[in-house]
Amino acid sequence: MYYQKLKKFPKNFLWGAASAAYQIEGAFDEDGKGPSIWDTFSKIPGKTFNGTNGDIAVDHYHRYKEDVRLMSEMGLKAYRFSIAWSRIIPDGDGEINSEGLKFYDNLINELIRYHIEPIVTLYHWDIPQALQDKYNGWESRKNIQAFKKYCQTVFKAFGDRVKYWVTFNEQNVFTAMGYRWASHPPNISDVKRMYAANHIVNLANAEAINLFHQMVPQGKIGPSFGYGPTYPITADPNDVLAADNADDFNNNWWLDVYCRGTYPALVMNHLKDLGIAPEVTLDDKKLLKSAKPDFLGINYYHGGTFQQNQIEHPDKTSQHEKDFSKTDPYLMQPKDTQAQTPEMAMFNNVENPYLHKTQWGWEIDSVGFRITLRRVYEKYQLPIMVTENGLGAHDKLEGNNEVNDQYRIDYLQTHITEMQRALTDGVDLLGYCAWSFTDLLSWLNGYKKRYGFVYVDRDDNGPKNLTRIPKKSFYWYRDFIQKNS
Ligand code: BGP
Repeated sequence: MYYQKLKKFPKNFLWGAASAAYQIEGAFDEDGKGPSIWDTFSKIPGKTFNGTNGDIAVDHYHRYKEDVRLMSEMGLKAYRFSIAWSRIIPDGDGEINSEGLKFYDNLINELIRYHIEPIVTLYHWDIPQALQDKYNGWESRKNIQAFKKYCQTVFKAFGDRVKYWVTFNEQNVFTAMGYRWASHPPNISDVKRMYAANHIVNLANAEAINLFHQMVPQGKIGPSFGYGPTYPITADPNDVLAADNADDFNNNWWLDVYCRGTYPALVMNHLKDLGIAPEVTLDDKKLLKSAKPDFLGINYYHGGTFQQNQIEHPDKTSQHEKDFSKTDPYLMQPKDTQAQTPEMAMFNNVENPYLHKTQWGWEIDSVGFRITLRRVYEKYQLPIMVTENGLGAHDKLEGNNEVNDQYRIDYLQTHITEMQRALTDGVDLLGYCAWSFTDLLSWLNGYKKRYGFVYVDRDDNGPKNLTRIPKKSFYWYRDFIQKNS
């Protein structure tokens, strides 16, 4: 290891934490809120861990004041949260629900009162169920108009106080889980439809960015992408090529569109050959080119390691079917992986022998975080906001009401150090939002996979008393923010 004098984090660096509406709010049918696709999906037997759902979640809707007070005690400079579209416009594109607006208005004011910068995500996976029913959700261009109406409503309501906005959270994850693996709503398993829906989301993203720039010229907006750096398993050029292919399919397919307004040729040509490419009109191309994000949100958990695929025709052997199943970093046990990944024969996802894993089998790779930030910044030259990074673990509440999550501190510490190295390397960084502030619902893993700085006394069987208990990591992050190092 060479010695490197680390650059200090800027004074105005946004040290934050993050959440998403469905995972924390609860109050799923209160004050005029309409159902979202997650309200519906989580009730389908067998879809989530032990049938856990966000009906009550951690009851942030009723306890937001207590939560913001805790944020202030921790010294948070920023808090990233998402707005539930179905609170604002319960049926997606009809009447506006003033009570829904009021909740976020209060939350934003409370944050500002404590000098915490709100970072608002427009879409963290919870489209109103009515739009899914009426238009087939993201498979229809009509949905873009509905999204624009929702965006216009919240930009108008909060654009005077909220400077940082995230358009879509992890488009790569929600399209794959929702349309390839049927493990998220809308519970579909059809790659052609997945690519079509993904294109519509790209158009909605571009429309939202352009609208924002008209309505809130002093603000900043960008998507949050779930990025995983790709590594070749060996120096064999064929493995290097496989890792490059994976990079194109898993990262550039989205990032090139966001930042350059074009799809990478390799992936597009391959999809066309297979007859599963999205339909892209001339007007679409113009729209995608016209929208420029002000920053890129990066969610970082882990990357992937790749080797050349040994088989010419992916439909020949079953041995590799297992390997294909690993091409999606957030995958849950797909059944027929072959049919679901026809386009992914150009790389084979394998285990990285150098990395340890979390209790849920996610690779822990802090150096990959530095690699991520450098690769993304060098390629796209946009400021980066880290919008998620954190460790899911089984935390234990001790008898004395303490949670000794030293492993989380170690995880965050090593990742933040690598981020500081990336800063020293020259990456333009706006902030870092750890996932998550309080414990919350893990989409498919219930309440026992905990990420928070604040323990919430509830489990998979019920809400218990929902008491908030700061963990050891809470005090560690507080001291860290105070010293800014
Ligand atoms: C990201 C999502 C978050 C969060 C996190 C942890 O993909 O944006 O909403 O859930 O992953 O994931 P999990 O809860 O599956 O461990």
